[in-house]
Amino acid sequence: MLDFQARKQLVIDRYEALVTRKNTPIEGNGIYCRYEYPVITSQMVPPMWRYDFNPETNPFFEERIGVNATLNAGAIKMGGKYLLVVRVEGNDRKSFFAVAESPNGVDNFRFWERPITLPDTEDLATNVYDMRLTRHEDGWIYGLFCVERRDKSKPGDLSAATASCGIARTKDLKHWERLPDLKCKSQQRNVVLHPEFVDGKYALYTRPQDSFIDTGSGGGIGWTLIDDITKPEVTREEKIIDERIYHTIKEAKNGEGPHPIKTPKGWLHLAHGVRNCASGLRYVLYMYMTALDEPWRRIAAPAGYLMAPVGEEYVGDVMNVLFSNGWIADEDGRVLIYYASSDTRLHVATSTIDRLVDYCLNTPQDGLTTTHSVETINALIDHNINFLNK
Ligand code: M1P
Repeated sequence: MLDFQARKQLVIDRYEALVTRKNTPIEGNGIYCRYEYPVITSQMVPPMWRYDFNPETNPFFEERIGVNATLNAGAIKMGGKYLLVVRVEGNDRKSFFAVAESPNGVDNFRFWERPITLPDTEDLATNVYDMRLTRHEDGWIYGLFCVERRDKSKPGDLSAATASCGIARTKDLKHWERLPDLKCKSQQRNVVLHPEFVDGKYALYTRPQDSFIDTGSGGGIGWTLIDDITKPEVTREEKIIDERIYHTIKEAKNGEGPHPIKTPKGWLHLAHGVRNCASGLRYVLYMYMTALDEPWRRIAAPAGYLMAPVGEEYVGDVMNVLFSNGWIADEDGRVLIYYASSDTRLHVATSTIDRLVDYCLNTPQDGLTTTHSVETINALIDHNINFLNK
């Protein structure tokens, strides 16, 4: 094995090669382009966070703090830079948040000097993850994330946990003010803040669930209004706006991704849908649209998934998973969708507002039976007969 100096140089060279690697788009189905390489992997976490650089205390230049995965990132554009609040998961299974910055959104992501030091609440969290960023019209940038704690009501069950929604706000992603966790009668994961006031109130997309893993009686993606974000409490009905449906990609559960993007034709939503199969749960990404003036009223629901794992995306810590909680709508209409594969690494796919709206409004809906699916294909063939040679 190499000595201290040679290993140190190798680690730094490998890191530099990864964070400066150019990424190129791959033409796909006309709706979006995937990219050749992931945008952030665990090997792109700075060596300064992982290695002791002192030859006295680390004579073999061994890695001291390993990073297991870089995944599920919130996303925002600020000062012309593309910023991701990445969920970084250590080898110790604890996740934390760290900002990575890129000049173009598709490559050259580098983590800021240190991870985010997020203030905790009095009741310390065991784990925090999956931050959704919302630049709200009240002037703050909010980060809503999942807070996991041991379920103290089940002392005999070592894996019993509770999920709730943590809330913090910032102006610069550097200094964070922690607000109380969302008070709610059910457990919650995948809670997202809508960027505008609705009837003068803060609006939330929720995902009520009966236990840490199971959504149980929770019927899908909910919508509710809260009076005061500094004392956040769900006191009104959580209206289910995008429900789970038998024999679809969201039969087992679903959850809102990032906050929806406003377009002249309605709000574009990105979400994940989960179904069960012999090899376990399968997570895919899907879209829907809601009305501009009533963000809780669905106006389009293309059938099936927008993106499902391909190639190496299938493989990782939790196989067969795509998950997204961050996208950026650029000034020129480009949309950058940040998604993680198999809870291991982070990728980008690019599209445009026009293409995504076209996808939502013109992709046939799910007819929910085989007969309807075949009818839909036949209708397309009939339509195409007139255009084949044009
Ligand atoms: O492992 C897949 C995903 O599982 C959870 O999502 P959901 O609450 O919808 O089941 C989250 O833990 C998420 O972080 C993870 O990627």
